[in-house]
This record gives sequence, structure tokens and C-alpha cells, in this order.
Amino acid sequence: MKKLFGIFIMLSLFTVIISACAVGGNTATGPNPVHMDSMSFKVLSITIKKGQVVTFINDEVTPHTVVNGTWDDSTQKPGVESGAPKTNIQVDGYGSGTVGPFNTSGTFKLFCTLHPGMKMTVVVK
Ligand SMILES: [Cu+2]
Repeated sequence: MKKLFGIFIMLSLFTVIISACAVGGNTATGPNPVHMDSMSFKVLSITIKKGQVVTFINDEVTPHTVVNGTWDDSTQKPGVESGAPKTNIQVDGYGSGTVGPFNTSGTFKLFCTLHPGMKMTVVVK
């Protein structure tokens, strides 16, 4: 039993080390995944169905803070559209987080407060 536990610990450590060494990728997943590199969302727009969430997956060590609104050049334009889920999540390095559910049809803007120009839209059908 002790030996089994030891093997379990070794495997767990191995998994953590492999995860930490992943460069430019994060194997985390979830509904409607949107990957992020150190400065941007990897897609500018995602289309989802009413009632669904978006999963933000950080492929790099740099954290992101995702909120409602957008960037106008280098000026933040925060704002929650009618029907948008109020959003303010921090996604740590190599972490992930969900936004939503989006329960209203429409186009909803999200941006990262830490990185000028880092913005995207969620289209809910
Ligand atoms: Cu960011």
C-alpha cells in the first residue's frame, strides 16, 4: 500500500512538472475554449449558444484580467452591455477560467485590463 502511494506521488509530481514545462500550450479545456498568449486572445471572436459559457485558457505565464468592455487604441472602455454576464476574472499563468453563462443573444465585448489592445467579442446566437 505504501509503495502504491509512493508511485501515486511520483506520478502526480511528474504531471505537475510536465505541465509547468509546457511551452506555448495549455492542455486545459472546457466549453468554448479561447486560448490566450502573453499579450492577446488567440481568437478575436467566438460564437456560442445561449446559456453557454466561454473558457479562457492561459497558454503563458503572464496573468490576465478579463472584464466587460473593450480597448479603443490604448484607452480602456469598460462597460457591461445589457444582457451580458458581469465579468471580472483573473486567469493566472497556465490557468483557466470561465465567463458566463451568456443567457441573452447578442454581441458582447470583453477585454484584458492589463494588456492594451487585448480584446475580443462573444457572439451569442
Ligand atoms: Cu492580458
